[in-house]
Amino acid sequence: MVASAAGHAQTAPQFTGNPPPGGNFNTAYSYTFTASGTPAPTFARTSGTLPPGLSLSSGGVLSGTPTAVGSYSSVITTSNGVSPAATRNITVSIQPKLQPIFFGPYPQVMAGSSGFLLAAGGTSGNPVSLSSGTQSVCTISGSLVIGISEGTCIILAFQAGNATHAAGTGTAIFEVVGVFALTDAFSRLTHPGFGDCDVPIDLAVADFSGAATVEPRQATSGRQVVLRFPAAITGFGAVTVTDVNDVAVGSVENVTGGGGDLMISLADIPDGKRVKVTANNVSGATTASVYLNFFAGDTSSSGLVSAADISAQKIRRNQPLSADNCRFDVNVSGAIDNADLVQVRSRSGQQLP
Ligand SMILES: [Ca+2]
Repeated sequence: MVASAAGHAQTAPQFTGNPPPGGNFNTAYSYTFTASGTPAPTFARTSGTLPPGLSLSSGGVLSGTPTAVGSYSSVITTSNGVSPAATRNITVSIQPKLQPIFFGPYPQVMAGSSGFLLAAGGTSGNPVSLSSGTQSVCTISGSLVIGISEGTCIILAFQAGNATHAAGTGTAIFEVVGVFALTDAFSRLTHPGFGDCDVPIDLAVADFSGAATVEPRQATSGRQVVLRFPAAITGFGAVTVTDVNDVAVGSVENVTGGGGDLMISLADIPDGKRVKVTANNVSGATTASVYLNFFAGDTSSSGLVSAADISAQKIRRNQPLSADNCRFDVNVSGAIDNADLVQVRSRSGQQLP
């Protein structure tokens, strides 16, 4: 201790605190040297090499972004004009940059369906590859997870490293749930000025009984049957429309999958026909069938065009089309009007064959 002219006690510097930690390539680094002593000491590198990209301030802050991987040794001296100055030998090791892998939202995947799992890795530019750790539950093709069976799906992510980047890994764990079964079905026609009008098909009817849903609208074209599944459809096989004798009815013009909906366009379905619509091999796992009766004017779905149908038609005459009443536009003109009533009346007493 030395007494200054001003009378303040002066002490030589001494390092305090732990030595600096290691860092990572291209990753911000900051460490502050501390030392005791009066007056406040300053810091300098007096020999050796600091990691490229890092610099030391006189206040003791070693900071920057390392631009090279390696181990760098140097001598740091702290001084405040009071002898002796203190030195510390340091070695700062710069490791490759870490490449954590982040996943997007986990997909809702059911057995027989699929969904995308997005994964973003580090800055090496190397691709992130995904693989399944549970092949019996899920497989993966690129970023598309394919549900195989109900259970816990484990997806492993890997990104290779290089001279400046460490290899990255990640794990996504989620459930593949349920079975790929029909959740809804509709008989759909598009009405002018209104749009799609869907008559829900009763899925509980699994035979050609009269209890099946009746499609009461007359149409020579534009008929669709929509089969709805709980997750995106990955593919489908043949679609058939058959009668009670297993004979094909009309023709299947077109089948498209959009999300969970399989949209089946039908042509030349005769009136007064009970049919079974079957979609085979949906998403490689499911065959789904619905039963539907085409019988114009039978808006009550009773199998008979009765006085009740006529009065129900009268009540709705001139109502604007809505989801609730659009099936009463039996001639698909875009309006529920006298023409529809005339049509229903003309069929009074007819029974579904
Ligand atoms: Ca009409």
